[in-house]
Amino acid sequence: MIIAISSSSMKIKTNIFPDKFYLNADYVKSLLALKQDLGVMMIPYCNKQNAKELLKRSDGLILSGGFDISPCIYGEKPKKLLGKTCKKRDIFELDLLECALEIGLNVFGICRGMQLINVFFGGHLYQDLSYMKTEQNHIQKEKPSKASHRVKIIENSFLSAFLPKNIWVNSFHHQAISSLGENLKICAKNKKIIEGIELKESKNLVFGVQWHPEVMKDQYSKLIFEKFLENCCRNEK
Ligand SMILES: [Mn+2]
Repeated sequence: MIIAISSSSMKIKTNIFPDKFYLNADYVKSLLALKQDLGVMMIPYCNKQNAKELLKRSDGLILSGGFDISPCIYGEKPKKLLGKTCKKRDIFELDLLECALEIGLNVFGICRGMQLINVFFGGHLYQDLSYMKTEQNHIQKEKPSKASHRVKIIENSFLSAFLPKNIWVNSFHHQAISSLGENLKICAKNKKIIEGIELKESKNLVFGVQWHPEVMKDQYSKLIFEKFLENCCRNEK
C-alpha cells in the first residue's frame, strides 16, 4: 500500500543547491509506526499530469501543512496579516485533490490541507484569526507534541465513530475556515472555530483536521491515522 503526501518548498541560501522540497518527518513516522511496510511517497509540486501519474499508483493522499493559501484562489484580496503564500503549490494541490477525487482515493488534509479541501469546494478562510473574534489562542507556545485546546467532535461524523465527544489537540494556525465549501460538513469545533471537516455523502473518505495529529503522540492522534489507513487498505489497488 502506498500513501502519497504533498510537500512544501524552501530556499536555503547558504546551500549550493538552494531549492528544496521538504516534508516534516513526523507525517512519515506516524504512518510507519502503524504499518512498517507501508510505502510513503512524498510528492513535490509539479503539474497536473505528474499528479495523476503519481496518484494512480497510490492508495491514499495526505495534504500536508504549510504556507497560507493565496486568497486569490478563493476570490479575495490579500489582507495585511496574511502570511507567506505559494500560489504554485496551491494550484498543484488543488489539481492533486481533483485527481484524487476522480480516482476515488481517500484524502486526509492536515492544517493547511484541511483549509485546501475547504477552498477546493468553494469555501473561504479568515486570512488571520484577528479578523474574527476569538478568545482562544490558536498558535500555542507549548511544544507541538502538547495539546493546548479542546475540540468538540460532532456527532454522526467520521471522527465521532472512534473518538470521544471532546479531545485535546495542539494548535498552530493563524487562519481558519470562514465559510464552509459545498458538500462539506463540520466534524470538529473549538467554539466558533472549525477544527475538522469531511465531505458529505462520498464513497471515498475525504476529511481534514485543523490541528497536527502527526506530532502528537496520544492515542487519539494515532487512531485518526489508523482509521485513515484502514479506509485506504479497503480500497487498495
Ligand atoms: Mn486550533
